Amino acid sequence: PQLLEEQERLIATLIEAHRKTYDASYSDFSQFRPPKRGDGSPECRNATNPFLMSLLNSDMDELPKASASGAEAAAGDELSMLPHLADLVSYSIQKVIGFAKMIPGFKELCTEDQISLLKASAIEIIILRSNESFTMEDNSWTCGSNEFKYQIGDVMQAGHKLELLEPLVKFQVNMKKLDLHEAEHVLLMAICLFSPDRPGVQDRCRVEEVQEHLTETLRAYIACRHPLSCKHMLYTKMVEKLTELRSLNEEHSKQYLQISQDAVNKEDLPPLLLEVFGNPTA
Ligand code: 0VO
Repeated sequence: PQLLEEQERLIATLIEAHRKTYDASYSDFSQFRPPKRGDGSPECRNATNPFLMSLLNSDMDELPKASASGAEAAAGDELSMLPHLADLVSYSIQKVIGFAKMIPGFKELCTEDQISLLKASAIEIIILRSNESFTMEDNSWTCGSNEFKYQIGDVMQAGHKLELLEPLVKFQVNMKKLDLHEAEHVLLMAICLFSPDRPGVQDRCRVEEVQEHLTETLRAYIACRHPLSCKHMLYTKMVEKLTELRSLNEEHSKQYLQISQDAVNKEDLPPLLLEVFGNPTA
């Protein structure tokens, strides 16, 4: 296959759309509610050994009452990263919406289908775009300074569990190893968005048509632009990533539901997040 002029233009449009909606300097992150990490801080160590700490830090020689101690502080600390990560994901959803609106064919869908596609794919596209900040050096998402470096432990402090985080990090590592070109990266996000089998989609045929046009463009791009030595099975591997994203999405939904039920401060979850991922109290 050969890249047609129209396919070249499509790729250029997608790359431009992504560049306009992905700020690789991460300068907006300081506007999110600040990250709170329970790691190594005196308060946190205090919270894990509340009785010992209070005996060592005072002249008392009796155990304090459980309710007055750090036992609850420790439990309360569990969702300490939730406000920051919820703001990061809510911000990312806004950027994904901006990206979607610039994809040829998206605006032509009815609003209901636009919403169905975005609701179902938002977390998958966020997982894909976050690969840009993921580094195999220490398996973290490094978005500038240490304050905005996210490791597994940080995401656990937002309430997520290893059943999601272990396959998620594996996914990020394997994505990194594919070493995609920018054209392939943006095409994969667009293909993910235009999945006709998402719940609630009315005009499946129109969504499928756009998706097939995107996948044809990806195949052609790989065939004529990707170096011979690395293109072996690349398209197949990319399609497999879409399957893995479905299962990460499913596990994320389950854990999100639990987190949103556990959250004592309902303000921790921004309204856009509640609309896209669900609001258990609604
Ligand atoms: C976006 C990141 C995200 C997840 C699980 C890194 C969920 C977090 C919170 C998660 C896991 C909630 C509620 C971008 C970058 C980095 C920069 O590349 C850019 O869009 O964010 C992560 C998010 C690990 C890292 C949200 O589930 C509902 C607790 C997918």
